[in-house]
Amino acid sequence: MNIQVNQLGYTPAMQKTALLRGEAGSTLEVRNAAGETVLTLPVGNERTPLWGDDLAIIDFSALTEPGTYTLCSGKESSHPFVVAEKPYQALLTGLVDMLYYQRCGDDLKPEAGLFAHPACHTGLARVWGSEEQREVSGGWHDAGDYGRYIVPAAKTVADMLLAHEWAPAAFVPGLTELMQEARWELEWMLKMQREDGAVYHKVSCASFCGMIMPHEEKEELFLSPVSTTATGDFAACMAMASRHYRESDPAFADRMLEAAKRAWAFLAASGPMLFRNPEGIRTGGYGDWNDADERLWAVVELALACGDSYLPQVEKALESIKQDAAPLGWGDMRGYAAIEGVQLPGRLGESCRAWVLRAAEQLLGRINAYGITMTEQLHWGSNMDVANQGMLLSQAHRLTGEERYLVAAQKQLHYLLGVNPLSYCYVSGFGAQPMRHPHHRPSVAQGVCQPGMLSGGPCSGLADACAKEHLQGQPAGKCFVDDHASYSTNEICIYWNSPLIALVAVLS
Ligand code: 9MR
Ligand code: 9MR
Ligand code: ZN
Repeated sequence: MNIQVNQLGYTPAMQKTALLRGEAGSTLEVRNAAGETVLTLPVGNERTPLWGDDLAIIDFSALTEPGTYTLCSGKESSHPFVVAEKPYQALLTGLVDMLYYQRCGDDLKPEAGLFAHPACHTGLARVWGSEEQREVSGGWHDAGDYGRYIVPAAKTVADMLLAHEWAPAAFVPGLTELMQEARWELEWMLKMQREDGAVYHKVSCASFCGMIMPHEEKEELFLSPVSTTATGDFAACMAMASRHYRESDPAFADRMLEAAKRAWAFLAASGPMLFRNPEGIRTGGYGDWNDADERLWAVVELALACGDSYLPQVEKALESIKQDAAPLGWGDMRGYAAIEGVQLPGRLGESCRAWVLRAAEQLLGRINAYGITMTEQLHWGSNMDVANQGMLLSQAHRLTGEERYLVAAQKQLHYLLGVNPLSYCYVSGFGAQPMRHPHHRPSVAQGVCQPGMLSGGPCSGLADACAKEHLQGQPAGKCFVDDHASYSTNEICIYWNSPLIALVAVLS
């Protein structure tokens, strides 16, 4: 395709831009479902070079009438798309259902179809380096693998809670309901805390298994050592969740807040314990070089959940952290501290607000022709970065009401759903050209692609053999291959879906 559009469509009010390349003509025609031209726009001579293409950027926001359309110019055309009041409802349900499919230790409902399976990973887990065993069943499988890791879990749940806070009306239940699904993860996280408040970094088998269904992985489970990044993220997420569940279930909220305080007490008494895989464990590391951001986020959430006694510590932590960006994890959690910190009283709240807006402003200044802010390099899971930035921009819009932030947030969504150099809708099962072959064990095992999963997307580092074979010399935006062997470009993850859930919800 040489005319890129959001394949899931647009609301009537949205700004709409199409990107043209190839043998495009001097006009762009908008055709309706009957093939009639309903709008003709000049293309002009201006071209923007990006990622090996010369792009013409055409604004077709004049199209506001609900319907199904295709864009045509010269020899080129777009995938069909709709203009509708609620174009993303099924997508949002699908993205939340994905988390239900990731459930571990649960018998999945028959409605999960080919992806239903009996409860998996139910055996006790051995604490690495000891004979102690613990019951830590539950939670979600992280990604295309079956590990369960605290750091990415905290990010996922935080995004869901923000989505619920920002746009509660956007959610209609599918296989599951948003807050019930988040609770599934929270209950597991509580089991991962040690009596002294510290939190085990992860539970997994020693190595990644083959391309089998979850209940077929029967090797021994290990709890990897505790870390201060996991403990900080845990404290933050639990304190945050305690506020969100306070009204519906005060006892659950109390249990989470008590766990958060215990985690904080451990952190306050310990220096950094940064995670590296211990000997013999080869699953995902989620290692980090710094736990200051996790500690800051934790103390911000504790202050919001239990008040003023934490404010001096917030002040101290805010003073010593760099506020030159507001990333939303999984490694750097400063953005959650900033976004949540706007609710703090007085000066502290104001400084967090200024931080969010500064970070959003910087993003605006870097937006390229495809609407995203990264041009030279795209990292593993770049689609998460895009969705994260969409979240931050939409928060800036919520804080100020300024349209330019909203338009930029929408661009992040359009990119993920089709306005990108390879014309993919990066969510499986949605759009005219979805990603179809993810690095996702159940999909490979069943020979069918599970729907509702956001692909990691282009990774310019070519970090697996399949990417190295197919993508040599490609520009960053094209370093993606829809092949299940390419885990560095086409895996799926709970914490890649979650910022997209938040973004779609606020833009719905
Ligand atoms: O399947 C694994 C995936 O979930 C991880 O993200 C990825 C990177 O850690 O590793 C995948 O496992 C691969 C392993 O690292 C190397 N041998 C091939 C495995 C995939 O088939
Ligand atoms: O998302 C992680 C990415 O930022 C890292 O570069 C990559 C390699 O360490 O690991 C990614 O996380 C994987 C995790 O280690 C195991 N489960 C699948 C995750 C996504 O590929
Ligand atoms: Zn499992």
